[in-house]
Amino acid sequence: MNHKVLILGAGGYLGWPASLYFASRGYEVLAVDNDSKQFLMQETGSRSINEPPSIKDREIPSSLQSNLTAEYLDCRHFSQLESCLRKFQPDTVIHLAEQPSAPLSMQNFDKSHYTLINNLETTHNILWAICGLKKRPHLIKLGTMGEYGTPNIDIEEGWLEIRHNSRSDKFLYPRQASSLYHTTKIMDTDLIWFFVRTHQLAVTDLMQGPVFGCKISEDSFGELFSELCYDDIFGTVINRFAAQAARDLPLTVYGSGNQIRGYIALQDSLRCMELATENPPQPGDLSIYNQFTSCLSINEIADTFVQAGKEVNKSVTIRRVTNPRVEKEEHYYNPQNIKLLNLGLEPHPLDLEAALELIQFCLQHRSEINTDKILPSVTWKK
Ligand code: USQ
Repeated sequence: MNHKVLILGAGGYLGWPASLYFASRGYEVLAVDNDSKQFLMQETGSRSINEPPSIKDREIPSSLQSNLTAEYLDCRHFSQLESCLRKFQPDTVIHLAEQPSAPLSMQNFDKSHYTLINNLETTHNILWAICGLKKRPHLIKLGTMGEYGTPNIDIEEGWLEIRHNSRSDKFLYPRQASSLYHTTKIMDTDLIWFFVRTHQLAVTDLMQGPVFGCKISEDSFGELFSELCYDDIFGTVINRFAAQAARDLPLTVYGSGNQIRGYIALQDSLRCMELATENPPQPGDLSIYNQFTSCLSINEIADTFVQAGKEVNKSVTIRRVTNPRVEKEEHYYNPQNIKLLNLGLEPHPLDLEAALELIQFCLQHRSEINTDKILPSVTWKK
């Protein structure tokens, strides 16, 4: 295969596993990052298991060294990004180079400003850099299910047909996020849709739900475990519950626990990126996929961990924490997710076995889990 994939934001929770995954499947991968997650984690005192080093010091399995290169690059420096694209000439660009934490974006003015400027400037630079190329690559952008919010109607995959005064048209599905971070993703979508319409770019937007897990397993390198954040700023809820169970802490269910989201395992997220790579849209088209495999309430997730705990003789308990976020705690939720299944995604939803595997991983790293980093430190209301 001679397919070149440029991964922007390759140092993060999704980016590094994606770099290894694509390289192991024969793609020629250039993985770049500006180490901003490590910098932000230091600033906020956030913690993870398997904390990775700078992008340029990453260990690459010997079987992948011929087709994976990792380099420092800050996408906010337009000229550097432009010359990287000109030199590498990718067929696909995967854009993960954003500040991904909702709590961080709500912490204070500086973090909100940073998230807004960083995420929009990066996306803007990528779009301009692609426009300047003779052979324009397919852009895959990691969006989020949180862009849709929790509307009282079914959530379609990206688009909604609207009939008004006996005429009809197709529009981007209405979006109403519940954090500043999620709002930057909506703004990204607007920017991207403008460039698709105006400059005929080919773009796929993956509307992803919260991801869980950290195991990647490929024939070429066996099993690898990537970074797993468990703190209140960068940890996603399922990973946090696994760490809490391993440290005998009660599970931090925010509010009523009836908030429902669509979740996806890390291995499925990587497969979705591959399916998107294999199925590019035509120039001038924006493909949108809802990327999750099962909808669960926080209470259902907590119950799964209580059950999984029993398998390792742990009596996992639940602690109802006053919700630090402004979000609906009772709501309708019915998002569609048929398109990736139709392309061949075989889901690995959260079940007892997956929860148990995660607890066992956290148990192996029990001493690395800092129990001071569990309770929420950021509230939405100012
Ligand atoms: N929650 C708890 N207890 C916790 C942590 C979270 O009950 O200890 C609840 C939250 O209130 C929320 C739900 O769990 O209702 C999901 O929260 P999360 O922290 O797992 O995920 P979120 O902040 O929404 O963001 C994460 C990623 C983000 C991605 C998003 C997908 O950090 O980058 O875009 O998942 S989605 O939420 O579908 O937009």
